Amino acid sequence: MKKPGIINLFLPMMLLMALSVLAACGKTSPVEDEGLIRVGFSQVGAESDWRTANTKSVTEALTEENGFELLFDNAKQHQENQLLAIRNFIQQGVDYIVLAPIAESGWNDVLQEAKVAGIPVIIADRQLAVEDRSLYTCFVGSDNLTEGRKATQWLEEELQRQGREDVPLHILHIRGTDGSTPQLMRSKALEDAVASHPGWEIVGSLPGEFTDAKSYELVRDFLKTGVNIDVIYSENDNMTFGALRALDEAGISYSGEDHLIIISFDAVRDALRSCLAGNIDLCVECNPLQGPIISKLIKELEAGIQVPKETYVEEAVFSSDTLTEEILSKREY
Ligand code: GZL
Repeated sequence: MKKPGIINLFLPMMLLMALSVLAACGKTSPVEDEGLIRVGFSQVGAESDWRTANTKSVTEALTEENGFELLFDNAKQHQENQLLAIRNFIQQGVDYIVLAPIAESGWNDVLQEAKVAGIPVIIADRQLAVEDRSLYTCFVGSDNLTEGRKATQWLEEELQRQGREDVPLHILHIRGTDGSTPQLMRSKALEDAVASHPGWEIVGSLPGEFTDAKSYELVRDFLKTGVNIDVIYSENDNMTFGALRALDEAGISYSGEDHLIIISFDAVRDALRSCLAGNIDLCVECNPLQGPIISKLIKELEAGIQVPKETYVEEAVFSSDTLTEEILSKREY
């Protein structure tokens, strides 16, 4: 039998060493991951009931039973944490990245890195301000401008119903996270409506950051100024909850005859309950249930199917005179 030459012994040894190095740096063999689609999800944070519902929808859709391995990161409302998470996902060689961007700007570089790595990026919930739209594969979320226009259209009609269309209107505006699509678009809708209604005036604009606590502090301090308000336009329900607490402490009524009008965005269950009780006048739905759509988009991409660049979720509005217990009982979040 031919004595094995040095090269014949060398190759098996090299293979053994390569496999042991791979095992040492925690890389699982391709066989273990076979079949699962690895998705890195960078989520804004956990700032609101809406965000909690959004996270639940996505994590319940991207499960192992459904063919996914989900890597989840909560950025705690800091963009630098999202940038770090995306770079980690790239380094781990995920198949897809899902990004819910806290703000519209600051993503070009990291999206270029994902593109170079050949990892498709799906934008969820909020939009990006990038010139090169090829940096992401598709978007799924809400049309926040339409949400805002639904609110201001309702306000105009409500004032006509009350015979107050020609009376000066003092609006307190509670903004969401500055620079985020929902803040930019819901604020634009209000500003456009004020520009087209001479009697409407924004008497205060507060940076509530979509949180209950921040809104409560800012509204509590604003109410101490004694500036008269007729409407609160709050860009999400959690900021509305904080505002209602501040109004309660100041002994300011927001229900009954000629009450302070409250408009709120998201339509989470607790806000709808408050609307049913007559405390919130209008709940504009912002649908967080994007998980099944994201799952479907990824499966279609896996199958080589061309997907739409933008997919918008269905959304409604609920007012205290149209909402019922039956509608409330059927809500998913
Ligand atoms: C809207 C979403 C917003 C919600 C807030 O698309 O990004 O962020 O309105 C959430 O409740 O914090």
